[in-house]
Amino acid sequence: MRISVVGLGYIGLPTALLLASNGHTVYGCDIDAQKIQSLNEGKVPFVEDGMVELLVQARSTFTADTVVHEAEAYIIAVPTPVTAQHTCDAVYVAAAARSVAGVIKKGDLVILESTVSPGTTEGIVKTALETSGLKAGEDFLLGYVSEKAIPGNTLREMKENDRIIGGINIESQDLISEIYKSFVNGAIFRTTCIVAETVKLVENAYRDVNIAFANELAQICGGLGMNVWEVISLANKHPRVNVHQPGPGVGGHCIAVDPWFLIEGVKNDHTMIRHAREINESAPMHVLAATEKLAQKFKSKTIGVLGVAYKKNVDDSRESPAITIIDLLISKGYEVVVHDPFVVKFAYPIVGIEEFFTTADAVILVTDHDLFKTMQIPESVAWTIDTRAALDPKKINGEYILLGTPEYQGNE
Ligand code: SAJ
Repeated sequence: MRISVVGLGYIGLPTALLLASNGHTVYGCDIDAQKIQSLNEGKVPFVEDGMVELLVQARSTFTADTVVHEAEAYIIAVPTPVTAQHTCDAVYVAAAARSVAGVIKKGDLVILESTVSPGTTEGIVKTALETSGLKAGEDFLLGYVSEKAIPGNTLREMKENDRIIGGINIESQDLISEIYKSFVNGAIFRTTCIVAETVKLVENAYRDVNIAFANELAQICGGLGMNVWEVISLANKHPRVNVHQPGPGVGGHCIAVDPWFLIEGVKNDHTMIRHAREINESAPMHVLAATEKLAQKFKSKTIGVLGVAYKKNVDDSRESPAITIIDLLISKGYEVVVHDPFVVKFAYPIVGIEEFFTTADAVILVTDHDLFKTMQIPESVAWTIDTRAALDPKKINGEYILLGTPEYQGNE
C-alpha cells in the first residue's frame, strides 16, 4: 500500500520506516526542511537503537518531503503539547489533517497516532478532513491508533506491544489492522476511536498515579523513621502488589502530560489524577527542602546536579525534573554545575565529570543512569543526596542522604 506519514518525529519516523521495510511504499512528510534533507541523505535526526539500520533497509521504499504526498492511507503523528491551562493543544493535529484534506480521495484511510484528549479523532480531525468535501465513513475511512514508543526501546515496543485500534466503522478497523499487522507481532484489539484515545491516556495516568503513591509513601516513611525503598521492596513481594519507585519528580513527554488530557473535560477539581499530578510536580520542592537543610549545615554554595535526563540511560531531557530542581536552586542563590554523560541539548551548560567534581561542594543525583552505580564521589563533596537509590554509599566519602529516609526529610 502507498502510505503517507505526516510528522517524522520520535513516533512518525520509526513507524514510517517499519512500514517501508515491511512491503509498503512510504512518503514521509515534515515541516522541518533540514530534517527532510538529512533523512534523504540517509541520516537519522535522533539517537534510537536500530534506526540507522532501518533507514538503510528502507532506502528504496521511503522518501521524505515537506509536503504531504498523495497516497491510499495517511498516518498523522505530530506533537500535541500541553497548554498553560493543562489541555491538549491540537493545533498541529488540525493543521496536519487540513493538509491531508488537500490530497485525500474517495476510498482513502486516515489514522491519527498523536496522543490526544478523548474525542479528537471524531471531532477536530474529522471536521478538518471533511473540508475536502468528502464524508468520513461514506467516502473515506478514519481511525485512531495509539503510539508505542519509549525512548531507548522504541522499535522493539512498536513491533512487540499489543495494539489498540480504534475505527469509525468495521471497514476502517479492518484496513487499519491489516496495515499494522504488517509489522506488529503483538495482538491487535479493535474498538472505537474515543476508547482507543482514552486507553492511551489511562496507561500513562496509571503509572503517574502509582508513582505519586510511591512519592507520598516516601514522605510518610521518612517521617516515621523508615526507609521507603525497603518498605516498597517488601510490599512488592506480594503477588498482586506493584508499587512504583519514588523519585525527584516525573519527566518525559508522556507520563507528565497525558493525565492532564484525560481530565481535560472533567469539571471536578478534586480528581485523584489531578492530585497525583500535583504530588509528582511537588517532588522537586522536597529535593530543595532537603538541600537547604544540608547547605546551611555545611555552608555549601555550589551544588552539582548529577544526571539531567528525564530517566535513566537516555539522552532525552524533555520535562525532566532536573530542570525544575536547577531553577529552584538558582532562585535560592546557589551556584549550579551540571553533569550528564548522555544529554547534549539542555537548558543549562553541561560539564565533564572532572570539572563537575572540582566545582561542586555538594551533589544531588537526579537521574539514575546505570554508570552512576559504581561512581566514586570524592572527599571534596561534603554531602550527596540520592533521589533514586542509585549510588553505592560505600563509594561516598561525605554524607549520603537517600530520598524517603528520615535524613532526607529536611525542613518540611
Ligand atoms: N518514574 C518514577 N518512578 C517509577 C517509574 C518512572 O519516578 O517507578 C519516572 C521516570 O524516572 C521518568 C518518568 O517517571 O521521569 C517517566 O518514565 P517512564 O519510563 O515510566 O515512561 P516514559 O514517559 O518514558 O514512557 C511512557 C511509557 N508508558 C507506560 O509505561 C505506561 C511508554 O510505554 C509509552 O509509550 C510512553 O510513555 C508514551 O509515549 O506514552
